[in-house]
Formats: sequence, C-alpha cells, structure tokens
Amino acid sequence: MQAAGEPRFAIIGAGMSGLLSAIKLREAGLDFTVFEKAERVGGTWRENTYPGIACDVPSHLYSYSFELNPEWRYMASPGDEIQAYFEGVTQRYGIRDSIRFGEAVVRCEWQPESGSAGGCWEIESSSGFVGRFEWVIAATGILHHPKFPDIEGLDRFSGAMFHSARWDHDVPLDGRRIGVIGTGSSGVQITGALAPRSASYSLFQRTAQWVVPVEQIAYTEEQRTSFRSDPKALEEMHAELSRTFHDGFANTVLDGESAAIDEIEKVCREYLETRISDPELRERLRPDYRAACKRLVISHNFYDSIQHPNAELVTEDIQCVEPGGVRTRDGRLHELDVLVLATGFHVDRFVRPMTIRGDGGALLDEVWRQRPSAYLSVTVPGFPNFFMLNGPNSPVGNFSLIMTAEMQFAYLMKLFEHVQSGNLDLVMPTRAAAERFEEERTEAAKKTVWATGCKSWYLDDRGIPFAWPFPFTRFRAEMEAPRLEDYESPRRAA
Ligand code: N01
Repeated sequence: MQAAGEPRFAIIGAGMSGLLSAIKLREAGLDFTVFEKAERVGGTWRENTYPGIACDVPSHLYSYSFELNPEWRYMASPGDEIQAYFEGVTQRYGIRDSIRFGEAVVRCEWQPESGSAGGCWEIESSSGFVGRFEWVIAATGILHHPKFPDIEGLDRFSGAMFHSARWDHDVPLDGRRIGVIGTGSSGVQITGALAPRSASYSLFQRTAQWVVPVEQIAYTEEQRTSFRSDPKALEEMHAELSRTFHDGFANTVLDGESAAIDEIEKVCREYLETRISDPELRERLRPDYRAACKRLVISHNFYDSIQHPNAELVTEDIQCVEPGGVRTRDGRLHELDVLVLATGFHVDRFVRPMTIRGDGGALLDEVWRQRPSAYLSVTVPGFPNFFMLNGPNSPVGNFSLIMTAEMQFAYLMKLFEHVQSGNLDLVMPTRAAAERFEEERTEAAKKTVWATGCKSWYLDDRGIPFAWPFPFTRFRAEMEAPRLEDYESPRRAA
C-alpha cells in the first residue's frame, strides 16, 4: 500500500532500460508502474526476430552489471537467448506484476502545484487509464521505429514483404527467391542466415560496409560450469570487457584521424582480400569511406554467405519495385517471392509519438521541432522530473548501451535524493546549461569519425553526428556527480 505523499515513478517501456529502472526502484523500495505497449518485455529483442539475429557485442558485456549471466551459450548471443535473459530477470526480480502490458502511454502532462513534489505528471495510456506520478522515466529506445524506403512501386509487390524489425514468421523461406534491401548490421546478419537456405538470394547494396571479422565462439558446458562456480571471475571478465570497449574502441571514434582506425581498416581489408575470391566482387564490397564512420558491421559469415552459389550482391541502383520483384536501373528484373526491407530506423523519434506537455504547457514535439536534444542526454529544460534513458545524444554506438543506462539511472537517483533531502525542489535543467552542453557537444561531434564523410544514422538533419562525442571517462564523471548549479531550483536559489 502506497503511503500518502510517497513519490511515484512512471516508467515508459519494458525493454532493457525500463526493466533496469524497475529493478532498481524496487530495490530502493520506491513506488513505480511500468507501461509497456506490447504484451511482453524485451524491447528491441522482442521486436527484432529476423533469422540470424545476434548481439554483436560480447554477451558478457551485454548483461546488467548486477545480473551477470554464467549461462550465455555464445560469445555473441542470438536474439532469443537475450530475450530469455530479460524474461528471466523480470521473473527473478518480481517486477512482472508492476508492468501494465498492452498499454502505450499516449499523454504525459505536467500539473504544477499537485502531487507530493510541487507538481506531478498526469499520464494517460491507450487503455484509458489516467494516473498521476511525480517522476517519469522514458525508456523508449532508439532503434524502434522502422524506416521504410521511398522506392516507387513498393506497395505493388505481389510476394511477401516486411521490414527486418517486423519479421513475418508465417512466410516460408526455404527454397524461395529472397531479396533483401540494406547492408547494415541487420541485412548482413540476415544474409548470413538466409543465403544458404534460399533458391536464390539477392542482396541490394547501396553502400559497401567495413566488415570486422569476429568468430562466433560457443562456450562449452565446462566453461559455463566454471562461470557458475566462480562469480568473481565473471565479474572480472565483465570489467575487462568494459575496459577494452570503453577505454579502447570508445576513444577510437572520437578522432576521425586516429591511428587506431587505420588498424581497424587494416584488419577489415585483410579479411576482404583473403575471404572474397572473385576480384570483381571484392571491389564491389570495398568501402570508400573511413571505417567506423558508419556503425561497424561485425560478422563471421557475411563474406562466405554472399559467395554462396545461390547468392548475388546487387549494386546497381534500384529503379522500382514491381509485382514480380525489384527492377534495377540496368533494366533487369530480380524476380522474388519474398522482399525484406532491412532499411533501418527513424532514430530521432525517442519518446514520440506521445504528447508530452511540460511546465507552462510547452509541447516536447515543439521544443524538438528542429531536432531532439537533451542536457547530458537525460533531461530537458521545461520538463520537470522527466528523464530519458538512452535518449538524445546518448553514446549509442560507442559505449555499452546497458552500462550507459545503468549510469544514467544512477544519475537520476542522485538527483532524486537531492530533491528528497531538500537541495532541489524538482529536477529541471536550466536552458543555459542545456545550450552550453549542446554547443560543446556539437563542436566535439564534428571531429569524430562519424563526421568524416559517409551517410549514416548517426547524423542529424544538419549532417552533424547526434551521439555523445566525449570519452567514457567524462560520461562517468558527469553521471557520478550531478552539477546542481545546472538545475533550476527556487528553493536552492532562496
Ligand atoms: O539499419 P541501418 P540496420 N535503397 O540503418 C539501406 C543496430 N543493430 O537495421 O548505407 C537502398 O544500419 C542503407 O543503405 P546506405 C546497430 O546499431 C544491432 O541494419 O544508407 N538501400 C543501409 O545499408 C545498427 O547500426 C545489431 O546506403 C537503402 C541499410 O538500408 C542499427 O541497429 C543487429 C535504402 C540500413 O542500415 C541499425 O541497423 C542489427 C534505399 N532506399 C542492428 N534505404 C546487433 O547485433 C536504406 N537503405 C546488436
């Protein structure tokens, strides 16, 4: 039973970040409700079920730091194993009963002078539920809204057609003529799984990728037993992977000229030269921009699969889609039974399409009319006690998303404690602080490898990378010690 005046948290989304928030709030003995629009937890791992899906960062890093998992079967686990991990965690921490499944939040409206914190959020869900919460945690994901290509005739295709993140498992694949548009991480993983199963497989590539060869390693039962019996060793492995990733790769991308990127290019080039036997195909697979400018593609089987006798890499531009298949500009019709659109996501949506109305009635959609931004990627001026995990300007491609969410959540809790102890009235960054951060971030982003001349989902409407462009050490320092002077607070000012 909730005590009068006890702060209430609304968590939006039961994916990786939302579940993390629920677990941590439960541990802290705080009151919360999770709103999840689907019927299951898991977020991106629930929605992406395409053949070949796997995590391309090591599973022992892609785990909550407080819930390391000795049972991972692979170094880079398949999607269903990761989904099972999140289902298991939900069960173990007893949070399922606090999740309102099948309820999308449609409206969050700040009501000043109500609730126990000088104001609260009125939240409405798709079921008609209306409730009041002092705090909102938007854990709504980034790679969430599928992007469909603008190709003439797409709607006239007579076979089965779907986006990679909306896989139709009723459609038979074996022995069929399959076409896939897109060679990002999704298209590459799908190719590895499907090219050998199809009657013919056409991969439509607009831009060649840097492919980093990382062998898929299966852990033996003996290894898993040793992980089980030695939790300390598991912790050390997690820490070691984190150091390698955050002090190594994460810094590499901050400087477009870095010698470490030359090294990555060397490894990828050697792989291309030695793995692709046909010189003409090799040239078509050779990228002409800096490695890591687009998100690196990690694969142990892409080059083998694209050389499968059934497979063809199509690099002619697509002219249109017709009922029978895809026609390329050279006039050729690539006849298909199944067409998969592995064409990525709208990465600028974040909490949208919810209606979010902050202090004074400002609409977040209006505030973000040009592009989304957030102070330190977690809070927005004018939107009190409203937090985002993995929100705008988060380190989406350079740090571990789980560790990022854990650190952002810990930051949120520190600010919450400042409110509880009376140092702040509520949590709302000043406009000056948000603008200063955004200016500095933009300047740093222009020097990163993401800005060295390729087209990618890291770029905003101006062609400037939108992600966190500073080292991990700075992120950690910012998250560990909130600067209270960057937050509005009449009480503090008094
Ligand atoms: O999407 P993408 P994704 N005609 O945007 C092409 C994460 N992820 O789903 O490069 C022709 O990367 C487009 O071509 P181009 C990971 O962070 C992780 O593959 O723009 N082609 C590109 O090739 C990843 O980065 C895992 O020229 C068109 C592709 O579609 C992110 O998700 C697994 C086109 C889109 O690539 C997104 O990856 C999978 C058109 N009209 C994904 N429009 C893990 O393993 C678009 N394209 C954890």
